[in-house]
Amino acid sequence: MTLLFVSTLMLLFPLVEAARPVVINTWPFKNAAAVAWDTLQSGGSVLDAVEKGCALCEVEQCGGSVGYGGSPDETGETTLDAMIMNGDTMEVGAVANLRRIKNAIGVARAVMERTEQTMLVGESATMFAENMGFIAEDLTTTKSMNIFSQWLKGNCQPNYRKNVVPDSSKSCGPYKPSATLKQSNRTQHANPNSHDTIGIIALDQDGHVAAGTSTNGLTHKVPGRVGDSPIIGAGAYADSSAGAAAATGDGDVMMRFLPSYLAVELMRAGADPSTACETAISRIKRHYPQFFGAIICANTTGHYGAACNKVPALSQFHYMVSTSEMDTPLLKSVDCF
Ligand code: SD4
Repeated sequence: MTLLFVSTLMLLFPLVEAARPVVINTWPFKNAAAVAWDTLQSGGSVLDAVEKGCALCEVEQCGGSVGYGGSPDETGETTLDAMIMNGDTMEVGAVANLRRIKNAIGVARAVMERTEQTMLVGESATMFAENMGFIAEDLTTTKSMNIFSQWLKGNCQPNYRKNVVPDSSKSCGPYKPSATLKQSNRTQHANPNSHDTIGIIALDQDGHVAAGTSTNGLTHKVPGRVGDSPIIGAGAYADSSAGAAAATGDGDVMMRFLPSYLAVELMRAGADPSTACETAISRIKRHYPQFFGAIICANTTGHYGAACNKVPALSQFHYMVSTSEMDTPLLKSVDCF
């Protein structure tokens, strides 16, 4: 009789683990983690938490790889990529190759909330941002100018071109196609310090999930280059019925595998977050064993994990976690494999 009663109750009220709020972000960006968590704790939404965390990094120029004054392209200009995704509605706002606007994640959110579109790029994204009240200003700093002039002095090496020859006797561009196409292994341009995109995942107690990213990309990138960070499913993905993930690293390679989407789908199918993260990394590794990259994952109950590809520049990946059990965001690390 009791057994029948208990089974009936379980049928009526299945044991669903309640969501435990959590905020996770890539790399040891502690202040961003604290702002994102505080935002959630003080009644902000998961989108607010993601936006505020990324925005702080844009101001602090986290790692030199987020915000203004970092990763000058081949012309010396800093351009920004960012995205934000609402895991309840599957709405996304993204900007890519954004010029002269510091608050890329803010513009991404405006794309989501003030247009029916998903991604705006380049000069048109800047125009949209200005119309929305964002201030256009030069993103160049003394530091980015120095990086650029050192590179010019070094004959524009290394760079991301292949199968081209310089148009003139100088080894800098403009370039023209070379007579033959050679298969090249993607060179490791990794200056580990130049790979520090912030990616944030936020989950609240009601099970709302959001994710977002912000970055200035890769140093000496080809003008117009867009990385993985603003690409939905690559840089980040969120679905409140499955979980969220955010990636960091060599975006040109990583975006070919949609690692964030893959990780979320694996969690939907029941994988725990660490395994989902590892599988997403393995998928890339199979084709690019030397790629530089990492991913963070969280499921709808607030369990989380991370994984990274082991290369000389990355043997351990550090990320931040904030939960109700902690006084301050905790620095976590995972051994790369
Ligand atoms: C990109 N994924 O633009 C970014 C760069 C980065 O940590 O730093 N990731 O490819």
